[in-house]
Amino acid sequence: MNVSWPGADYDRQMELICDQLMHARNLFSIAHPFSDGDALGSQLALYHFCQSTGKNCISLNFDPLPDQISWLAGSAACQNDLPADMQFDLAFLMETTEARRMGDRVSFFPRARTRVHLDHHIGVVGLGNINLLDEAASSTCEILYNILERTGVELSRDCREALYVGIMTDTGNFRYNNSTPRSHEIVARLIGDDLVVDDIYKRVYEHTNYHRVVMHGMVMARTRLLHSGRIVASWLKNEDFTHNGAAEVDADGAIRHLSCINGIEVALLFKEADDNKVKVSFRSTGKVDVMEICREFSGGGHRMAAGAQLNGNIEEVMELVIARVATALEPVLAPARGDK
Ligand SMILES: [Mn+2]
Repeated sequence: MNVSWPGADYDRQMELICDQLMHARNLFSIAHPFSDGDALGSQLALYHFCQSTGKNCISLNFDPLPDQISWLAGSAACQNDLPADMQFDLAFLMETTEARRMGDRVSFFPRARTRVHLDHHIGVVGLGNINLLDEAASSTCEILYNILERTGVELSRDCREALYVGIMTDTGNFRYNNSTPRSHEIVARLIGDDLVVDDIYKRVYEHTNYHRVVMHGMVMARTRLLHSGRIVASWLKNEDFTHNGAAEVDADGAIRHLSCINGIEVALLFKEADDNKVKVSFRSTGKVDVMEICREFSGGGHRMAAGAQLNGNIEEVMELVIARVATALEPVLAPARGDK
């Protein structure tokens, strides 16, 4: 069930979650693969909350953390397994958009007596015993803040910093339309008198390395405008990564260089992956619902930002996906032609 803050339904869910949280002794959290600021931020905020309330909380994380967020306090305490003999009262599934996209992480779910699923994505099915799914929230960190605020516990600086980074990154540093009065209100409280926001900004957005610059440069150099400039596409092959000694994370965010080109409707970035697979990132400027297209390829995301993984070589996949996006553009472009 999707609920929106504020409201009676939201209150009821929060009350159930707060009750579980305050009574739990041993907890763990899981989020989607390849953490972004919101996924890791929500895991670490819960971790710090538990630290300050005398609870044991394990942040399960299985992937290398991007440099932009790995400096957050508590990152080093992430683990890739749970002690076999420990009983867990409660697990938080953060941004667990679909069970099958969670891979082996799913096997940890039953280790907790109660599972709480928090998410702000559209069309997500609750995977918890208690679900708080709020599409109007900017981020999972915003939903988690609502819960933690309700406990009445004073949030530590580390906890507030993790939540801040989650909201900041999911709102594109407060530029996207999910930057609501509520998210700003929350952020004002998180900053308090001790978060140094310009320092956080620099660490997240002005933190780069040689490999990242090279990979982003390759994406930009290969930019192709298609369909009268309505579609923009670029690609990265496995050999680009190996040749430059770069990791997948170094290409993160590269699609932003494409999606801000004037006049485009859809930006596509194709990345070769192992086992004859290709990862495709989609961005829309608003008229095309890229989540709907990604769903056809067993992917998901938001209306304006989504992704999917397809089988095949990169040339085949590019041809297939570009043709599908072109079809989606037809109704969008039709009225424009009529205007002439
Ligand atoms: Mn998020």
